[in-house]
Amino acid sequence: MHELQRLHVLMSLTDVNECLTGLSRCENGGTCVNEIGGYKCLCPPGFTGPFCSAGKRRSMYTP
Ligand SMILES: [Ca+2]
Repeated sequence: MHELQRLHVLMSLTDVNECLTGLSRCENGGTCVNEIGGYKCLCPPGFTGPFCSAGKRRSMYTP
């Protein structure tokens, strides 16, 4: 097995699926996606940020 694959499998075994354990903090209807060593949130339209906790603002200050 390739060395990187071995590492990936090893990390998979030790990774916590935050999405299943309730550790995820995706807000505003964000969808939790488990990742090795963490997780991410897929935010619905109108929200942003690591946990979808921030509403996108179309302010004049946004580039
Ligand atoms: Ca994880």
